[in-house]
Amino acid sequence: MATETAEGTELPGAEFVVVANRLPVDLEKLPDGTTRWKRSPGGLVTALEPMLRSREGAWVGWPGLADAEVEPLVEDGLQLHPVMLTADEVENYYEGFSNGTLWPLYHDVVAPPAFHRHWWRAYVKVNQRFAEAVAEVAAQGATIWIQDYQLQLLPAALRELRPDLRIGFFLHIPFPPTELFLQLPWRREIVEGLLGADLVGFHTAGGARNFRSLALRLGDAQAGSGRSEVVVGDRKVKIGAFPISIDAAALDELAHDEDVQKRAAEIRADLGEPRRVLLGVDRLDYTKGIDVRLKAFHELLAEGTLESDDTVMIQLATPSRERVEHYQQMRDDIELTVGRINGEYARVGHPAVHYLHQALPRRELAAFFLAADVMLVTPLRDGMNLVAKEYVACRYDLGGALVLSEFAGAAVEMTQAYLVNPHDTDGIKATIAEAINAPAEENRKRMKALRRQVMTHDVDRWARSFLDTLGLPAPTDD
Ligand code: GDG
Repeated sequence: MATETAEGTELPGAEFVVVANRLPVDLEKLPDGTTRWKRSPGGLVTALEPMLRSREGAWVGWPGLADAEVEPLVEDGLQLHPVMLTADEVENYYEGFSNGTLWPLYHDVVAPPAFHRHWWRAYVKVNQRFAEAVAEVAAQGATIWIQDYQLQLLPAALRELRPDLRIGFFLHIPFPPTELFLQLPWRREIVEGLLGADLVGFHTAGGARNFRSLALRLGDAQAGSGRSEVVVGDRKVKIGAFPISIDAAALDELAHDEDVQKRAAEIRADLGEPRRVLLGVDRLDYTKGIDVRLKAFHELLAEGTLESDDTVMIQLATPSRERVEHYQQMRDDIELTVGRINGEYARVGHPAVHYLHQALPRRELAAFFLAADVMLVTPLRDGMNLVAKEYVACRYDLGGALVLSEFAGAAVEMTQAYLVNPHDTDGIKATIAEAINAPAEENRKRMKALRRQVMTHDVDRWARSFLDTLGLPAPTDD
């Protein structure tokens, strides 16, 4: 239960270990063949860093580069333990089973999931490797928090190796209804994998309910004393909803920054000072309903409800999973639609849709949020959707309006948004028009209510609530 760094320092067993497919740092290959570490700050790291540091914590994950065997390292007091994946494993475990099978299956099969036995075998093997890595790193009786769909076999595999550990699992994507989950040839193994945890957490009560009924049907679980637990042998497994959130105060502060505000004004000026700016911000993913909002915008222009002279749409689409087949097809479809809309409604120097397939710096994103009158978040299915919360956190001016899909986990909390059914094109069109034309006072009232929710339910509160339920003792002050 102790490991060594490249410098030969022996690391103590960690009392609190976060396990995720990726480490919070990326290993990059330089043109001369050497490698270097690059920080990749995400919401999860920000939320968990204080807890990890105050407890001599460790993070176990893949460093993002295939075939790289690297030693553990300590960064600002946080132990980072890389798990090696071969190029074949990246293809079969990550791109294949995780993103070609589980991702579409768990998102209501909005794209057909592929079931391949060699993908499954790689998933089993990699989960086992993660279990061995965590078993090495964790101190006696440590608390382990496993993240997301790539590691659903890990709770049981780890319990097998280390029954002394307290194990929590959180799923960041939806947990599907029974009828869909039952398509999976390895459905029993996945349920039993998850039941190895002491606490299994989801974004919504619906996800928790779906899992509980499957656990009772497929796993060795019996009903417990309430709806938020099941019993497996002599163990209780708690099941609960823990809606994730963002570092709301940090975004609110960023939006107050004068340079960010100047940049927002500059964006509107660059667009030609249109009366209305509509905005979408997503990873380029077929679950996000980018096509849905483009279609609605196209029809609104065609009918003359909106005029491209005074209304523009911006779609920021971050490159994502570019080697997975569904993603290549979807990118082509979206880019074709953008081209069509602009072909019909743009003027020279004035596109109707501004489309950027790029990752932007966080500050730039905040400026776009401030510049947008209507934010379009229209996923066909989404575990939570942090973009909706980020938009609201930036709008301290109570400006702007949020159009939000009922099928995003965020809709459960953000009831004052303009809620839409992403399958109902006429409904979306009517709601976009309503949001655009609503009296400013109506939109301010909605935004105020949304901010009351988002600013008080931040990511820190999410992590605390999960770890309290798991029973992680509070850190000592010394
Ligand atoms: C999964 C679940 C769940 C996007 N473009 C840029 C950029 N982003 C940031 C956003 C936001 C994050 O990426 C995306 O988070 P989402 O929640 O919207 O979606 P997923 O990536 O699908 O996340 C989701 C989440 O896990 C957490 O549990 O909410 O349902 O699918 O933070 O701002 N950030 C920067 N440049 C970009 O161009 N800097």
